[in-house]
Formats: sequence, structure tokens, C-alpha cells
Amino acid sequence: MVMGRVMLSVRHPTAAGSARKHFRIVLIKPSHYDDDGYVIRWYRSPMPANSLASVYGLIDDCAQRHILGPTTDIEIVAIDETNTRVRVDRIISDMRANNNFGFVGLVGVQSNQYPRSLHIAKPLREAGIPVIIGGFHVSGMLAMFDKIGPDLQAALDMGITLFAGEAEGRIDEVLCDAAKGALKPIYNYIDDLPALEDAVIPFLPGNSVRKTIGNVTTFDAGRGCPFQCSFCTIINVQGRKSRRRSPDDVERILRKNYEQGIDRFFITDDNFARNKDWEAIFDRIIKLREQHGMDVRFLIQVDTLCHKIPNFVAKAKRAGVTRIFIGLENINPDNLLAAKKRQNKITEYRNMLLAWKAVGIWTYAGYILGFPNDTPESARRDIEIIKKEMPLDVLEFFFLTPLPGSEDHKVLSGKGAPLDPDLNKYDLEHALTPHPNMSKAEWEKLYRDAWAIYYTPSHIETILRRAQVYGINIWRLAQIILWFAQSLTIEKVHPLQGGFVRLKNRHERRPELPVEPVWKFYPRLTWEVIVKHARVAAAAWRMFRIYRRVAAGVRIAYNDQAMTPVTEDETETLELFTHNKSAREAVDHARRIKILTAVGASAAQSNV
Ligand code: B12
Ligand code: SF4
Repeated sequence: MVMGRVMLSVRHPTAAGSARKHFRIVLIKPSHYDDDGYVIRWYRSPMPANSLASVYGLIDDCAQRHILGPTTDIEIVAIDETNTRVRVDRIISDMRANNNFGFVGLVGVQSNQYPRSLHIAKPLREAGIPVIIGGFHVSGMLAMFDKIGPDLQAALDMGITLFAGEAEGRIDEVLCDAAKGALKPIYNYIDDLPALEDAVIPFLPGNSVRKTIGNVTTFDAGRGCPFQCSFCTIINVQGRKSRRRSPDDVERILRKNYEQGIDRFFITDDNFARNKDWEAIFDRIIKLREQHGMDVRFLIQVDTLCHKIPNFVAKAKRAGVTRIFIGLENINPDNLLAAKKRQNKITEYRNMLLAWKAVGIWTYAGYILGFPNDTPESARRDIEIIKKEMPLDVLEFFFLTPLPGSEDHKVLSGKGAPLDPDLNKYDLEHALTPHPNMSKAEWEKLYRDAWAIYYTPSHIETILRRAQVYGINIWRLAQIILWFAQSLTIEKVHPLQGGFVRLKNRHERRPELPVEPVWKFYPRLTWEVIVKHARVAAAAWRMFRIYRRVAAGVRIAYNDQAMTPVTEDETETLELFTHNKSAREAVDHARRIKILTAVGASAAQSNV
């Protein structure tokens, strides 16, 4: 049941007769509750959490440096609740056997995971075990508000320690305080973000990575993003300055994982294109691949202007990037402007996607529903435009959510706007505020419909046909599309929260809801399992037939509007550019900039 359990006891000579002590740290990356109140947990979760890897790596380093003295070993147990049941009773008895010498760290706690974290913490605190909570909820709240809100106060009242900011360079202090039994109520480093060059690298043992699907692990090559999107928490928690790991450290991360058989990576930087050392990092990876024969491959997150950075796309390809994720967010310029997402230019979308396609890299994009100018009709029409005019592979939908830590959340809270008080729902999958043009029910229906509108059998076929032209592995792509297309309908969760074989325990339910009786819980669970598997099998069969049709047509030339670069006259005809006034204005603006740049360039030339 323990995901990664490592007893780090580097033997140092101890004074004769002195007994070794074990400082026990249990790190838990919590999950959260589904709409029925059960913990979302899988036999295999999608990927390991970099938050857990970062804190694990830091504490592992403390253990190797023996920061608690030569006679005290540091023992780390790491649990990812999305794939491992948290047995609080066992943690309590193990800790008790060790005189509560240690602590439980709730790691990388997002807002939607905060209620679950407090539920895990309650019995631990009652047993006298020190508990520390870190992650985006605590950091985001302390970054945006001077006063402690009721949710953080509830933790402090339970005697839980809060950690805000990043732990690199600070973890020694926390461990030493904990070992002395003198943890402070709050460690607040939110205004003092550490440099990442030479910082301890994130790492998880291979046996924990193997509790996830595939052979993929996560690491951050940098943190921070220069842009200012109002719904974003990252800029307020990790800052707008690019802080990054050195190419040497990236190489160490890759080698350490490669040695334990892990060669696929999700680089979690929210915008790797704005990592100031992207080129040096790519160059190092290219060297590892081309000169040292390391077949490492990557998924990275980038912005919609990345293709304009000289060499970026070409080097990404050589460095083994096979997929990119882009925050497309919306195709209505009014909405993008309202969210201060000024860097997203609809006039660039298609050319950017084609630049990636040209090198055989497939694209995922996030699309947000519920911007102020959206109506159910406009959003449905926008998705149809995307299907017809943009060569995008995987599209995923989110609700516009005022996440704690974002400017939107702060502004709405300041105005006293009605915000749903249940933090468990702050997972980008729920409607949490009133919308000017849609009722809550309409917004929720739009979210459910959006997946069905995009992933129709005929559009899946089009995606695969387009991908085949660019030499993309369509068998693999078909599997990912199956995952994204079916997750919400079959498992009722977003694909990023999904996993392989849902596990449920009768007792792992929100304490506000009753434990269901055996006669009700088990028959329903059995029925659920049967129905789900039947639906997965049916969907997989339909997908296989589409795949087979496309693969059989490999020699037939395929082309469509989305696959051709945008021409000047198309800006007058494409719906993407003409569907409303602000889209037309965006095109006019881009045209004016182009003319001015050309005039400026020829003036500069005539001056030379
Ligand atoms: C990679 C990633 C994922 C991956 C993997 C999960 C992971 N955590 O690695 C996947 C794709 C699975 C994912 C899914 C989701 N994610 Co996500 N994800 C990220 C991303 C891009 C990077 C996470 C990361 O590695 N950060 C770097 C680490 C090092 O930072 P950290 O977690 O804050 O940890 C540091 C400190 O907080 C502190 N610390 C943390 N814990 C502890 C504990 C102790 C004891 C101590 C001392 C210190 C400490 O030290 C750490 C090292 O410095 C972040 C954005 C971001 N830039 O962080 C979003 C982010 C965390 N995700 C977010 C969300 C909403 C989700 C989803 C709910 C989306 C969805 N509906 O599917 C799901 C939830 C799934 C789940 N079970 O976690 C939000 C959370 C916002 C919030 N306020 O709650 C973020 C911030 C993005 C956003 N949109 O704003 N995610
Ligand atoms: S581009 Fe992404 S990471 Fe950067 S501010 Fe916008 S939402 Fe945040």
C-alpha cells in the first residue's frame, strides 16, 4: 500500500552505546472527493506528482546530509492518494511506536484537495502527530490576502503547520524545528522565491512511478511565467520571473530516472517557451539523445507565440518532444482580453499549430468555458469553428474558475460576489459563480456537451487523418483520444484526474456524508464496474474501427482547410476570423502591425 517507502540510513559511526533514532516523515499527496463524496483513487493514476517528487527529493537530500545529527536517520514514506489508499490508522500506530518522532506532510495541496487534507489531518492531530500542509492553496491564499481566511484558520486551530512558498533551501529549518518539537504555526516564504540553479532535484523511486500509467515521470525545469492572465494562480505563487534549473541538473534528473528505466517525461513548467534557458536545456537533451543514445521523450507546455521564437520548434523536435500542451483558452478576442490573455492572438493559432504539425508533434489544448462573453450558443459555435479551421489533436475543456491565488478570485472576493464555499469543487470542473449569460444548469450542460461536440466519430476520424499526413503515431493518438473523449461520460471526472480502474472504499467518504450500508454500497459498486467496463469496451471498439479505416487509407492523400497555412484572403472568409466584431478587429490589428513592421524594415534598410 505504501507507494514509495525508502529507509535512508546512511551508516555513520556512532558514539559507543548511543542508540540510533529514526525521524519518520510520511508525505501524502492527497486526492479529493468526487461528486458522490468518495475519494478519487485508481489502481493506476495518470502520472506521478512533481510536487511529491520535489518534496521527496529535498527530504531525501536532508537524510543523506544527516541534518538531524549522525545518530538520527530520516525515514521517508511517500504516498500518492490518487493510486494508494491512505491508512491513517496505520500511520498513527507506526508513529506511536516511534513516540511521534516525525511528522506527516500533506504535499502539493491544491484548493480542491484542501478539505480532504484537513480530513486526513484531523485524526493525526488528535493522536498528537505533527502535520504540515504545503502547496498551491496555502501559498495562493497567503500570496493574495494579508489576513488569514477561515479555511487556513481552521487548520491553524487544529495545530497544523502551514508552509507557503517553495521549500528549496528552507526544508532544513522545517525538519530541525520538527525534530525539536518546535514547529512554527506558519512558514511563509511566498515573497522570497528561491533560485533553482543548483537546487536539489525532484525525484521519486521507480516503484512509485510504476503505480502510474505508462513509464512517465514529471519534473520542473523552471518556474514562473511572464504573462498576466487574470484566472492564473501560477504568477502569484511562483512569480513572473523565469527561475530555472541548470542544464547540468536537468541532465542529472534525466539520468537518475533513466537508470531506473524511466525515459518519458512531462516537463511541468507552465510555459517552457518562456524558460530563459530553454535553448541550453534543449541543447543538452539533444546531446544526450544524439551522442549518448538516450531515447528520452517529452511532453511540454508552451504558449501560442512559441513558434515565433527562432529554433524553438526545430530544437524541441530534436530534443525528443513528442507532444505539446497549449493554453488556447478561447477563440473570442473579447474574452481573451477580459482575462488579460493578451499574448493569445487568434491570427496566430493556425500557423502555430501547423508549425508543430510540420515536425510531427501532436498538440493538446485547453479550452475554457464560461468567459463573460460566452453564451451556450456562441461556445458551441466556437467549438465547431475549431474543428473545421484548426489542426488541433486533443482538446480539453474547463470551467472558468476563480481559483484561490488568482486575481479573479481576489477581485470577486473583494466585491463580495457569491463564490461556492466548497473548496472541494475548485477543480476547474464545476460552475462556482453566477454567469452573466448562462444559468448554472446551462453552463454545466455546456461543459458536458462540449466534449461530445468536439469528439464526434467523424471529427475523431478527421483528427487521425490529419495526424497521419504528418507522420504522427495514430495508434497512440487514438488511445489518448479515447481517454479524453470518454473520461467525463464514463468516469465522471476530467481526463487529467482520470486513471485506470477506479477504486472505492466505503469508508473513504466525506465525513459530512453518511457511510453507506454494505447492502447498498457493494451492489451499486458492482453494477457500476460492469456498466463502466461495458462502456469502455464499446467505445474502444468504435475507436478501433475508426483507426482501422484511417490506417487503411494511408496511401490516399488527405488535405483540408485546417491543414493549409492561413492566406491573406482567408482572413476575410474563415469563421475563426469573422465570427464576431472582436475577431474581425483582431485581424485588422494584425494586418496593421504587419504593414507597419514591413514599412519599418524597409525604412531601416534604406538607411543602411
Ligand atoms: C504538473 C501539474 C499537474 C499534473 C501532475 C500533478 C502534480 N502536482 O505534479 C497533472 C496533469 C496530473 C495535474 C492535474 C491536476 N491539476 Co495540476 N498542475 C500541475 C502544475 C503545472 C505543476 C505542479 C508542480 O509540480 N509544481 C511545482 C511544485 C514544486 O510546486 P508546489 O506543488 O507548490 O510545491 C512546492 C511548495 O508548495 C512546497 N510544498 C508543497 N507541499 C509541501 C509540503 C511540505 C511538508 C512542505 C514543507 C513544503 C511543501 O514545496 C514544494 C517545492 O518547492 C501546477 C502549476 C504549477 N506551476 O505548480 C498545476 C496545478 C497545481 N494544478 C491545478 C489543478 C486545478 C489540477 C487539476 C484539479 C485539474 C483537473 N481538473 O484535472 C488536476 C488534479 C489532479 C491531481 N490529483 O492532482 C492547479 C491548482 C490550483 C489551486 N489553487 O488549487 C494548478 C496550480 C494549475 C492552475 N490551473 O492554476 N496537474
Ligand atoms: S500563460 Fe499560462 S502560466 Fe502564464 S500567466 Fe497565462 S495562464 Fe498563467
